[in-house]
Amino acid sequence: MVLDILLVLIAIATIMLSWCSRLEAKDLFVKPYYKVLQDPQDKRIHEKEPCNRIGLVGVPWDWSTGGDPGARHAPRLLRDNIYASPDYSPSKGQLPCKPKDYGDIILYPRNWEKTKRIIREASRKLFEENKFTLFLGGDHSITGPILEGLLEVYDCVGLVMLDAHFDLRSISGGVTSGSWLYELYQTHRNRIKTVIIGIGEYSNPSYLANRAKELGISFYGVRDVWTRIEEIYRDLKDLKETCQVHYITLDIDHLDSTYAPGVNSPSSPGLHPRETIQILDYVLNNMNVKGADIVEIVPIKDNGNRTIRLASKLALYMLHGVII
Ligand SMILES: [Mn+2]
Repeated sequence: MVLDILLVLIAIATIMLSWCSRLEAKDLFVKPYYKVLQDPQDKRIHEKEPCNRIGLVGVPWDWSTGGDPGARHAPRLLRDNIYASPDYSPSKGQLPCKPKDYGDIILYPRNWEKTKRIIREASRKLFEENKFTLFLGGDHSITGPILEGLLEVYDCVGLVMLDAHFDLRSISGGVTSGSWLYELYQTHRNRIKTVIIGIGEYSNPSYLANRAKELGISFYGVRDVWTRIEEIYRDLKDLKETCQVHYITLDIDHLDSTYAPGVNSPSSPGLHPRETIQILDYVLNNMNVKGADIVEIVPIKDNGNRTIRLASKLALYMLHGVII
């Protein structure tokens, strides 16, 4: 009898002890943006407070891509990399906050007319609410309706475009993300001024260069970045004086395919990331940048996430540039 009671007491004590030493959920689970390293002082971007009037939105559209589609998957991967990054830059210091994430714009696959309208209206709302919005594409066709939304809020936009291509094509059929700028100039020619930097060697038909000249678009090839950078800065200064508001479109194919293999249309020789950052420094320090996009990344072609990693750092760099 005494032994029975003792056994019951031991059992109860064992249960209570195991109850007291059980692990709480916080000891068992970590939210996504996986942090393997258990360093409580290592705050990642997703753990920071949202910034005031700095927005971020995904535009997972790639149905305009004639070559290699897949850019619809880039916003998710860019977010993963942006949010999992630590917050310190040796040149800019600590990133004080994270952008307000609006999620993705609701798109209508294969229905470009409806999608274009939604992107334009979402863009207008974002530019009304924020002093800067970052758009994660998607193929390059999304920049057309984004700029139309921006032009509903501001009278004139100075466009800084880093791209290996002119995106001024006229096509007789099929789909392309290489005609949006020409379409935009059909309706808004007097309210937009553009400088294109990074045009590739033997990457475009010559009629597009003539068309750019006719439209008053300045453009610079990869070699021009090496040899005529002062002229590029002079042109950007003109752009600054012509329009009060500026926008950066980063077609990741302007980077050399060594650094950015995961794009619809890889380019080599292209710019070195150092050159891109130098140009971004000038634009972010001297111009009134209201928005930017990162487009044309195709994750399935991205060997070892190189392109996504580089592009997410460029995204953070631009965000940091407009927050300070
Ligand atoms: Mn492009």
